[in-house]
Amino acid sequence: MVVEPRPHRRLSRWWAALAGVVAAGAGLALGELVAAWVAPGSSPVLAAGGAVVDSVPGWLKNLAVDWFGTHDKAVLLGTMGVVLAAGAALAGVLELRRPPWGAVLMGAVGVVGAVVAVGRPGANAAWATPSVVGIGAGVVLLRLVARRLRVWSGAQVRAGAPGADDEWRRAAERDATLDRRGFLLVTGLTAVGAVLAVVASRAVGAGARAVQTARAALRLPTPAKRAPAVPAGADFHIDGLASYITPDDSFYRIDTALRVPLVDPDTWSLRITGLVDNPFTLTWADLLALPLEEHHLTLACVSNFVGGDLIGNALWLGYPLRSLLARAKPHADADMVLSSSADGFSAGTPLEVMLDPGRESLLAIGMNGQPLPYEHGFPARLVVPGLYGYVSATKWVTEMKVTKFADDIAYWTLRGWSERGPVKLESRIDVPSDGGVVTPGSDGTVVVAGIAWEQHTGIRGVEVQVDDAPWQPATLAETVGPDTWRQWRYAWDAKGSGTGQHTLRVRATDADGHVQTSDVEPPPPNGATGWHTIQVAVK
Ligand SMILES: Nc1nc2c(c(=O)[nH]1)N[C@H]1C(S)=C(S)[C@@H](COP(=O)(O)O)O[C@H]1N2
Ligand SMILES: [Mo]
Repeated sequence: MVVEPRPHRRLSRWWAALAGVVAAGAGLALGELVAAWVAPGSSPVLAAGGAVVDSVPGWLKNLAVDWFGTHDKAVLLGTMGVVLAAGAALAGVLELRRPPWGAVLMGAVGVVGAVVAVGRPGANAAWATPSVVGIGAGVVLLRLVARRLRVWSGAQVRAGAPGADDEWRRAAERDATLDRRGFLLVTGLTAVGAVLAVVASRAVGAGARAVQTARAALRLPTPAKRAPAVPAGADFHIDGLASYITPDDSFYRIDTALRVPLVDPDTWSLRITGLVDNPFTLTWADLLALPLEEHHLTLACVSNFVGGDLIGNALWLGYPLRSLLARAKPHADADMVLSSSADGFSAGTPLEVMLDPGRESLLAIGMNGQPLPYEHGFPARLVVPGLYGYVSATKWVTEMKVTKFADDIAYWTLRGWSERGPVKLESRIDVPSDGGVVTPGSDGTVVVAGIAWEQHTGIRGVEVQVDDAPWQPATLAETVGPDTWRQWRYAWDAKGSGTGQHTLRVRATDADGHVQTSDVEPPPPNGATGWHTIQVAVK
């Protein structure tokens, strides 16, 4: 019987942990490569991350948005990376000390990954392949490097064994050097393989390239009905104040997709189904051939805090949803449209809102004169004036099912948010910034400015309050109509208020005469309320 000497414990433990991380990394990288063929969503990391996103409770989602804003996805992926690395390091040490338990642990994670991937929206059995192939390779590599490591540390122990004569020790030291090289070589090659696999998986994304080519080649059709021109007076052009039109690249992005879905317009279609006399499927060519209309509309997220920036205003180009639905002929007892996306998100919108002849709800393909950016739903999404995004603005939309609120439940409603999500009357101070220091101008004033909104109702007035002085009317900018936010400005007599700390508050009045409530509500379950209040020091 050959007795393997006890490995040199401390040193080899770290090497084993490293070997575990490298082997797992290579496995995951290979998984990415295979996923590039199978389907982007089948990547073990994305599938697992997506499952986490879909299973977090509403309060946690909100906390994540609160803490990390639109970086919540990066934080999630980073956390997953740390957890995976720790698990892989553990598997490495286990495999060194108690083979084959490290390999078993890694294999078990792979099985979980495969099961999760197959359960993702739009998945089929093939979605298990990246996890199986990737983690399978990870397990083989782990066994390989762990064996090398055992040999190396065995030789090391022999070299340091008491009572050995010099020649024996020198031989053992030579062995140790060779075995260390063997271990480092295998581990290094594995790491290089992992990097190559990642690079290749990016290059192989030929499907992604096809989509990019399609978007680059797309010329938006000339609108059959143009939006009214934006009046010059709609934007005060004040530094720090949100511009009337939000450029695409600074438009907030909120969705559950860890990787932006890349949908090829040539294979895209929108199915109108459910409680309709005439279900039909609209192809990309069909959509481009329809008379499209332009409309300015402000989109807001229900998760926005008072004073937050999850809101933007854009010019949308699309086909009216009411016309699309009219063609499908909805049944009289239907009251909801459940729209769903290529990546498994869904929103439930009141049917009467989408059918409302006075409301420009669109199946949009253009944003500010360009095809929709990928992050904002290319090739097609919904936008509905007056509703928060979570109940209306489905990006990468592929189906509209006419149904009843009693029979169907949408993504966020299932997670505790309200079934209906009309936007609430709100306003925000953009300048000066909260906690800032201001110097009054030569006339003694400081410009205070911001935005106010209640889409589809519109804003009639905005007032500002300094400390406990009476509310003062602000000057409103012009607007194209009630479906967008409105800028406001107020010349604050900061000199008159005096040096030191001051509190500024804002409240809006909508076109119906309702004054914005001071009741403070958090975003869940249907949108925050309260007056945006800031502190400013006058110098
Ligand atoms: N497919 C998909 N569409 C979606 C979402 C999503 O998670 N997935 N989020 C919705 C929410 S909550 C909001 S606020 C808007 C945000 O749209 P934007 O990212 O273009 O600003 O998209 C809506 N449409
Ligand atoms: Mo949202």
